[in-house]
Amino acid sequence: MLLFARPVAPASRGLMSPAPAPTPPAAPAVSPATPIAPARAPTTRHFTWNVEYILWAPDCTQHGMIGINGSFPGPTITANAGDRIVVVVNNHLDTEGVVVHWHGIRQIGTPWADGTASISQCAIDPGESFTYDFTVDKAGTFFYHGHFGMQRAAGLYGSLIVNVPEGKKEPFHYDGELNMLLSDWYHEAVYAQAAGLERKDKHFQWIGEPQAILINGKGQYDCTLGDVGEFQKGIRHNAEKCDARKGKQVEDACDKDCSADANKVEADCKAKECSGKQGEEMKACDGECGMKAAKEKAVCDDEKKVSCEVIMKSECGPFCRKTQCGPVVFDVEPGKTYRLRIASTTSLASLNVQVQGHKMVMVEADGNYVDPFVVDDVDIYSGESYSILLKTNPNSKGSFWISVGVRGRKPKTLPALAILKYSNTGSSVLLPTTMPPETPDWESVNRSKTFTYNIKAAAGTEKPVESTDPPMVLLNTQDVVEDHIKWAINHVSLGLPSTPYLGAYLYGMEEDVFNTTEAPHTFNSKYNISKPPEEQDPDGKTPTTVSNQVYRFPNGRVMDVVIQNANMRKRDTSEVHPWHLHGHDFWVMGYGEGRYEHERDAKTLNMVNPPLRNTVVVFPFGWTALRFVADNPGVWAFHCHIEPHLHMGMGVIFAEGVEKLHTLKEAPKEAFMCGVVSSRGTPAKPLAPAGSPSP
Ligand SMILES: [Cu+2]
Repeated sequence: MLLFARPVAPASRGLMSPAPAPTPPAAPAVSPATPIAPARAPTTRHFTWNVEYILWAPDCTQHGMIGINGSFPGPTITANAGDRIVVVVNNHLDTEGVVVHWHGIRQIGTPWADGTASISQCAIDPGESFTYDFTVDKAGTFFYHGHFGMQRAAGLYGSLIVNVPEGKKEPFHYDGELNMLLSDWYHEAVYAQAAGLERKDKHFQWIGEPQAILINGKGQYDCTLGDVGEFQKGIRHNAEKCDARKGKQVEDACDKDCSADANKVEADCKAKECSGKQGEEMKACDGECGMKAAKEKAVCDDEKKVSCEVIMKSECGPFCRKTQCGPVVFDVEPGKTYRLRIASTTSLASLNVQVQGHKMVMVEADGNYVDPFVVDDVDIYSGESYSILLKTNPNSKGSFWISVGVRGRKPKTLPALAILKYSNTGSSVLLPTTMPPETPDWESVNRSKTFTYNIKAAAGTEKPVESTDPPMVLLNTQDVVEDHIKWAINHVSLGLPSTPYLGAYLYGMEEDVFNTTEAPHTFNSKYNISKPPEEQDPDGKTPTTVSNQVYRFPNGRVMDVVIQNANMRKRDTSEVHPWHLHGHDFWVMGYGEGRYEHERDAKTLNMVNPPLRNTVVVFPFGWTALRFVADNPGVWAFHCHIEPHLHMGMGVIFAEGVEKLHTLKEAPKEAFMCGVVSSRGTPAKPLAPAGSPSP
């Protein structure tokens, strides 16, 4: 990989990038509705990103994070479909490699730009650079994030918004756009989280629930913006409303001129106590006044120091000048339609979004139009994105709450709150005076299913191709392998090789890099999905292994995949998993309860209007069927988007059309100069370089 000189001169640093201001943004962080930019002809958009450790206070407490160009979250990329995106990533993390994955971008013809460590490229070493160069081929709401270790959960993410190309119109009208990138935040460093997950069985340490939900990287940990009622107390018994005066008090204390104050104290004292005194008497009195002033100055200096430190660490709460923790305010005008883009890059949490006093219309899922339907609130799982149309009331004034709460797991995290602020409201009015809406009961799985099943493709969406072959069925289980708790797919838990798969194929080194035995397409028919693995009958038991095997498909094959959920290690327990596929959108053909039986269930699949998506959930004890055409040569990850689950092996690798890889344009060599490829005397170029474009 290319070395770059350090330190990088400021001039070259942010030359092409929308470099953020060095100081944190002022409070409140207003996210104005962006007017829709006029479409342009396809263009190349250049960015230079320095990925580095930063100190940041996303929830009003300061922690170490991974930031881009000194800020968190990373800069928003806005482009038009057809644009070429060129991002130079400089790895300034001193102790670890890094990659950036462009979530939802299919990377057609550029599989090496997918940004998955050990899969599509070598991690970029500390002090080195890598240039991502790819086309955003379709419009939609996307994001980017780290895809090495647990770097996403460390804060390495941002929004990627693709508008329709020149001459094209969205199939719905809107006057402005609002963007909400949702995440969850843990105070424990990801390295400690990973170490806990890797500990042996009895000492296994689960990451637990997040400390805060973040909206555009902002949230509150030890207080909530709204009034506290039974609902909030039910989540955290000591929940408190944020003290709006705290920021001002801290700022006043930091701004104090202690010397001037002391001089004044001394002068007042002398005037009052020492006037009329003479000689030695006056000298003594002056001395006492001087001591009194010095004492007060010492107290003032101490307070000032503490307060300025609080401000420097951005721990002065959501209401001070240099806050990094909100509140997030969306400015809107009455009687208009806004496209609210919502994406979730949470580490763990399934979320629900409510906009107080407003109904919404769902129009987009994962960069694909859906048959519009009215919703009161939106469920969103990690890896998913939606657009909803939000009509502002013609006669409303003031502000309304946007609540983002936890679903599917007993919440210990208070809902995040943002503010929808009408333009006809006085500038001093900020926080709504009403109670924030309560997000729905976390346990109501049926409510979640209804929402998810309602998502159907918009008219005009490409129809699924016909397929009659039985699907590949992927059983999701937990198991213990050599004393470590793992998630496994058909009893194989994913362990990545040290050389990226894509490099292995490009340089003809598969045998040296990974176990080339095909990964299992099905699982033991005697396996009881309603029982924990430890309680399986003897003939249903299959040992689980950790392996780097792949599924290999020839170019063009129609792939039917069923994700089969099952009981985890804990009795009577099965969790939701959002599965994300790289390199493709797939049709969501159907969902069902219990075990998938092809003869019975194939008939129930939706051949009429299955939605196209890149992420789909499998509900507890159920199955989800999807279909795609394997026509994008590359090596693609298909995995649970819950960060700790992937870390525990919950994923598979699709090696697709690899026989066609050499028909793509030449792969960047620096993507593969690690592991076996570099240590083997390094072939100068990949096998049979660039030929004609892919058919
Ligand atoms: Cu999962």
